[in-house]
Amino acid sequence: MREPVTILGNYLSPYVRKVLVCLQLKGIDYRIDPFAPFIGDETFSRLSPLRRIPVLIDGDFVLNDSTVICEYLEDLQPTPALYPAAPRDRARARWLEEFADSRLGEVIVWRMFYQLGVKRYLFNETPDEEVVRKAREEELPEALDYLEAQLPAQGFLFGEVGAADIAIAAFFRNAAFVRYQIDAALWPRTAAFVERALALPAFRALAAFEEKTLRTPVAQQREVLIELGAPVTANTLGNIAPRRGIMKVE
Ligand SMILES: N[C@@H](CCC(=O)N[C@@H](CS)C(=O)NCC(=O)O)C(=O)O
Repeated sequence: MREPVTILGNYLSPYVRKVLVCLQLKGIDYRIDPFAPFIGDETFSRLSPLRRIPVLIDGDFVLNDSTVICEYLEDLQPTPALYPAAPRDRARARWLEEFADSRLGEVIVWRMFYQLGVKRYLFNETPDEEVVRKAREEELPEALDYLEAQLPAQGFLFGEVGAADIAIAAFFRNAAFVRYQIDAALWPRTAAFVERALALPAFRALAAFEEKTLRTPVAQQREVLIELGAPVTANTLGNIAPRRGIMKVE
């Protein structure tokens, strides 16, 4: 029986969600320090040079970046496989995961969720309505057109659910947090695919923690999550006043 791994990361991050779902599917036990990256202390800066979440800590081994972490989990425990075996499928899975992490991340996380949630409630700043409008009306529809041509009508991309499916679905959970629902008349495959993925027990197990986090000010999130039974670490690295990230995103 291995020691649980530790995840530094907040339940509202789609990148953290991706890793938690992969851990759950592989049956790897974990604890989470559920803080927002903007309140991470100096130890966090040392462990995460870009001051980003998720971070995985496995004993004395520290890893950054959700994709790198999921690939490590796959190597550590190959079953159930979260990446297909055939070279072309495997490459395509990596590309679709990358498309989600980079493009859906840019549009859904930074131009919608960050603007309407983090900027307003953590930094007490007014969202840039034009950035949000353009994301909802132009950029996300373009990404949805692409996904609609890639996603299967039934099931998941490569048979059983895998990292690419998980990554794509994880971002649309954040879209829902800012009241964006995929229009099933325009993108029927994508709407059904996301619904199917988010209905999996590994996603559903996180929903109550996500909803509680959404409704709770950052400083109290840890306590309410403990009360709710989340597998929270004994100590936290999230204890400074909110400060901007170091990567340029706006
Ligand atoms: N490529 C990274 C992106 C991680 C990322 O951007 N995480 C966000 C949270 S949703 C973050 O930590 N943002 C803080 C910042 O960029 O300053 C990954 O896949 O883990």
